[in-house]
Amino acid sequence: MPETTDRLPLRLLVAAPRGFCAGVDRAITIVERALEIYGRPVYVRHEIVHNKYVVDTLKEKGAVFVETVDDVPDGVPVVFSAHGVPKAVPHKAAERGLDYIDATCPLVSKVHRQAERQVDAGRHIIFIGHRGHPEVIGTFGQVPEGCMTLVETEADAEALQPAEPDNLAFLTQTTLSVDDTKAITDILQRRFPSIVGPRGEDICYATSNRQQAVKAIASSCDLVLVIGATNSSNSVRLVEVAEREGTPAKLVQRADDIDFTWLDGVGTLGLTAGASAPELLVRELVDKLSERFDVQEEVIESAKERMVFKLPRSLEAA
Ligand code: 0CN
Ligand code: SF4
Repeated sequence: MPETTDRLPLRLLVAAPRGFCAGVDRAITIVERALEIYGRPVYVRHEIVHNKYVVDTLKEKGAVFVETVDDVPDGVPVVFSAHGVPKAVPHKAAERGLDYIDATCPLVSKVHRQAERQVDAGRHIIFIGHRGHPEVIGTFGQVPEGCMTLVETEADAEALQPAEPDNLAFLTQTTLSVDDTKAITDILQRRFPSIVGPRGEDICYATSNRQQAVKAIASSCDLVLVIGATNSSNSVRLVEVAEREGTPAKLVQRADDIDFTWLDGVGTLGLTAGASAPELLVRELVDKLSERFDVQEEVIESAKERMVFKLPRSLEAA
């Protein structure tokens, strides 16, 4: 006899890749290793990655989160978050004699080095990113003031009036929308044909793969749920990508955020997670859905990821 159920069927398309990227994995491991080596407390400047569950779990293990190095007591080690910091931050930590460990994602550090290189070559940098995001603040802080101009939108790119239009470079934040960024770089290249830039842009592999993966499921879904935080740039972009495919999408931090009225009339639900959201929260959400629905889960994989980043040498040796 087939098993009977009074729960409504729900087809669940789970995007892959989703969730943790190599930079997030490395940043969290750095805090854990620092706690093992130094003992508690280890201070962390800014949320190590933009996820409350990750931050709360590390707090339980002895991490203390602050927004500036000024809030780190003397003699205590401090970790800088995955998003990167302005140069002034390690300088200040060194001045105070603090042990610091930099958990900046290597792909963000790569943009930092490019920024320095372009300024050394005498070019003015047009930086595509979101004002106020810690990665943008960190990248601006790699070069002297006035060497970089922020562009957030196509309209900004059209309105730019640089002093030396033939002496420009562009760089981007790593977690932007691939499509929006292409539209902006197209404008820059049309208006300033000699502008120097990375091949494509600096959007990281994880950001573009997750956008591609949600695109692959969105048009088959009645609703897409994205697990991620409201301050997580890459997660918010996933909601936008689904919406642009014409499918409503919601950002949720955890299973408890779900309002089941959202699922009225939904036959196929899409699910993905931003680069800072642990897989455990995906499983928690599927379990919650299974309380109400007869969930038929399918994973739709649009790329394979094998990226792993080395830990800083100081931690690897320890
Ligand atoms: O959510 P995150 O902590 O950061 P953003 O997407 O807001 O940049 O994910 C890790 C990404 C990095 C750096
Ligand atoms: Fe690095 Fe990209 Fe992950 Fe950010 S989202 S930590 S840039 S791999």
